[in-house]
Amino acid sequence: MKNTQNPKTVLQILKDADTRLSGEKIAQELNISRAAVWKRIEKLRDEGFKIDAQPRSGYSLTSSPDALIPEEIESEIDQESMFSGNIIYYKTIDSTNLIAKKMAGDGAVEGTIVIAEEQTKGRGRLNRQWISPPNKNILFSIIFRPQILLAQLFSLTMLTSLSVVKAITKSSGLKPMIKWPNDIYINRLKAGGILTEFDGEQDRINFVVVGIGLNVNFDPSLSDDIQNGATSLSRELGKKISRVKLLREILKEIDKYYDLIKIDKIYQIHKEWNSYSLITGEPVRITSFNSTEDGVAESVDADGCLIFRDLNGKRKKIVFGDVSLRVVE
Ligand code: BT5
Repeated sequence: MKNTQNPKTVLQILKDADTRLSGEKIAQELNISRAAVWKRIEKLRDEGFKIDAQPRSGYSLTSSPDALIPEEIESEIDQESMFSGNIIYYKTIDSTNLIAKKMAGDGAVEGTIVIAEEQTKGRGRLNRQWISPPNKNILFSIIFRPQILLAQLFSLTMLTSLSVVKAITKSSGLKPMIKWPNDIYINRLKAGGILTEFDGEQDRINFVVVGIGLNVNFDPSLSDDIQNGATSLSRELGKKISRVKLLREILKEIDKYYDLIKIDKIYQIHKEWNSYSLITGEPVRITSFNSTEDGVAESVDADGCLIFRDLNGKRKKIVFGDVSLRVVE
């Protein structure tokens, strides 16, 4: 991948400047009118940026919100990233997965990413709820159009959870783990979840939408709606962290791992994913509809099936579908 930066924006110019800049200077640098510069500055102010203006000497950026606006995310991602130019941002939406599926059905390109500060109908698997107060966490969905078999669908959940744990590890020093099939855990508490949905026929995938909800700067233990057993990055670290930086890291990792899927190296993702697996060798309880079964989790295969040994010592393969798994303490 070439390391080409995106074209400059008003925000980027203000960020890079070490002195005040006149509207004229910014206009010249971007080859746009002064009125267009002024409009952009007003929009940035609406988005929560503090930009001081002095009649003679011009503008200076005094503070940035930790909002996940596309310009903030794009300014640091590679121009050849599949997300470049494809970031859609909502302050409030029903569900990023719902909108991403609709967009994918209408032909949106691979790499389209829908980010929201708040969801009114955030969903987990089996129509369970995903709860997240506004402006505190990371919520997004990505459209993939992979050239893989239906049986390899789990590789996208795998690549996303692996990217999230790598990004958290790099940017915070925490040691997150992945709990099969779709959860991110930190210190044995749930910090995030992934919802993978797809459209296709038996032998063809039209699109896959992978949605992720990650608790960053809120304390789920204070929420009456979330059961015990949940946490967030800020709770484990004892301080807030930059959502913008973390999201950029996650997207970089997704770009990198998706390149492996494109060259048919799912096995590499699978190998690394397994090294972060929370359940390997653990006593677990599997619940599927009305039945439960106890046993020991041995491993997860590349197609996403859990290899499980029941209490009679019999080995079984459990398909990831509509199964819940609890580690028995
Ligand atoms: C998941 O489902 O963990 C997948 C969650 C995916 C959410 C993202 S947000 C962006 C995108 N748009 C959407 O509408 N969804 C995706 P599941 O394994 O079914 O877990 C859901 C269960 O987790 C709920 O029943 C709660 O018990 C619990 N839960 C809900 N909100 C939580 C939170 N913020 N932190 C920890 N646990 C939570």
